[in-house]
Amino acid sequence: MRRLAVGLLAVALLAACGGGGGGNAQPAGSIKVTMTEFAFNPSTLSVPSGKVVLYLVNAGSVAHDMVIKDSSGTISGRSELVSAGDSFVFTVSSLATGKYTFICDQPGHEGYGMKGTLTAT
Ligand SMILES: [Cu+2]
Repeated sequence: MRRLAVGLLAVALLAACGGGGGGNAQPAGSIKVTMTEFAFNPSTLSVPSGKVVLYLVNAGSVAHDMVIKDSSGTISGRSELVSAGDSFVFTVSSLATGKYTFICDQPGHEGYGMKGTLTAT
């Protein structure tokens, strides 16, 4: 008989769960936003101005992120890239009153519909 040495490859596919990622519980007072291909749900957010905490849940099968831009296109906040099945607590420390747009910055995703609007009052 021939013995086959089976090499077990522990593929550390994404050690990129950095910064306490991987199954974060939803912080009190945060707003949950679910990301899928290719949408944010909800896609319309209304928040008090100031410190804003979004709880991003990637329920899709590819990585997503969130970038918030003000009316002039200036980036107000950018989340980490959230792996499929993972979650991320996205804190924007100081959001002025106004209207914003948010998108997923992964190639093509905005065009597929991963965008929304945010109003800070
Ligand atoms: Cu995306």
